[in-house]
Order: sequence, then C-alpha cells, then structure tokens
Amino acid sequence: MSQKLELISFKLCPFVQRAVIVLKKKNIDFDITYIDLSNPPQWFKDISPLGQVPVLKVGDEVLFESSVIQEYVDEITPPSLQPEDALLKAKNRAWISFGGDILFAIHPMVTSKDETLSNEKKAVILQKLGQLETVHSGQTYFNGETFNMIDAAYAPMLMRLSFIKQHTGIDLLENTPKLAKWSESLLALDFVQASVVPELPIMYKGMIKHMDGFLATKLLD
Ligand SMILES: N[C@@H](CCC(=O)N[C@@H](CS)C(=O)NCC(=O)O)C(=O)O
Repeated sequence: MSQKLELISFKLCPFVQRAVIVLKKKNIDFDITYIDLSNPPQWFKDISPLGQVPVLKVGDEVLFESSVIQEYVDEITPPSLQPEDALLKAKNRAWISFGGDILFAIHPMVTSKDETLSNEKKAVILQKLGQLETVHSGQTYFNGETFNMIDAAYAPMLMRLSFIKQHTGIDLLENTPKLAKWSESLLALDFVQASVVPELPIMYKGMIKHMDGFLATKLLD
C-alpha cells in the first residue's frame, strides 16, 4: 500500500467500528482521527458528503459508507475476507445491509423518551434477529468456521447488544441461541476488542444516561 490510510471516527459509532475491525484484522497501519459528531469541524463537513462517519482518506481521495470502506480495504490487502463463491458473497452483502437496519433500530430503542416507540423498536430488533438466526450457519462464524467480512460487519451490533445487557439486564439474544454463541465468539477476538476505545462500555452507559430516554429508567445501579 503506497499511502497511509486515515479513518475519521466518532468513538461511539458502530459503523466506524466495522471498518476498524477489517483494518485491524488485516494488520494495516492506519491513522484514526476522532471528531465530535455533535459539533463537527469544518474540515469534516467539507470532505464528508453525508456529514457522516466513517470517512476514509486515501491520500487526497475520500471514501464514505462503511460497507464500501470495508470492501476497499479488503480488496487492496489480499487474501479477501469475502467468501469466494459469488452467490454466497452476494447473499452476505445483502445480510450486511440488513445488519445496518438493526443498528438503525438500536439507537432509537436506546435513546427515545417515548416508551411506546422504544418498545416498537425493540420489537423490530427482535424480529430481525429472529430472521438472522434462520440464515446463520450455527457454527463459530456466520458462514462456518472462517471469519468473513459479514462477521466484521455484525460484531459492532452484537457489541451494542452486550452493552445493553450489561447495563440494563435486557437480553435481546435470549431467543436466538446461534446468534448468542456467535456474539460470544466474535466479542472474544482480540482485533474486535481492539476496534474500540477501552472506555466504550462506560461511554455507552453514559450515553444512555445522558439521552435520558425510556431505557435510562432500566439502568442497573
Ligand atoms: N450508512 C452509513 C451510516 C453511517 C452513520 O449513520 N454514521 C453516524 C454515526 S454512527 C453519523 O455519522 N451520524 C451523523 C449524521 O447522520 O448526521 C454507513 O454505513 O457508513
């Protein structure tokens, strides 16, 4: 690789974490720059087409969208984390996108002040997790015994669910044993653990408290 990559991040963002997991899994030396998303700097507004993280700077070029960044990083550093079979790869891409929808439901479930809305989002999450359970291999990783891109894409979501369980006692994986086992396997990986700042579990609890939504009433201690 000719130029050092720079990832623009927000510490709490699960989409950034998807990219970091691939970078770490592939032992790529990269810079990470944290911004405050509630008060983004002008230089970030200038380069980020959607005003969102992650953004990957490749020299003077800018990439956005976590799945695109994951694929780019994967392609420039063979061997690929994607399965070789074209149909399986396409199916995995579709389920990666599905995982993004689960992440988008977790945020309002955790932060909404409206109990009904929070419970509606929880129901959406549980329904989607049930669907995911039916397509999971039941082995260590999503497709089997090999860590693939889809595992990198889902680890941040599973980490958020573990924070929710840790801080509120709500176990969203209690009816999906394959996903619960998958979560244990993924969250034990060193490059997954190293993909976030060490204080993230405390930050996540702080975020629930700060947002003061319905879930804040469920916080333990
Ligand atoms: N589809 C995007 C979603 C990224 C995203 O939602 N990032 C959030 C932080 S986790 C963000 O930047 N939000 C700021 C905003 O939307 O203004 C991706 O996969 O990269």
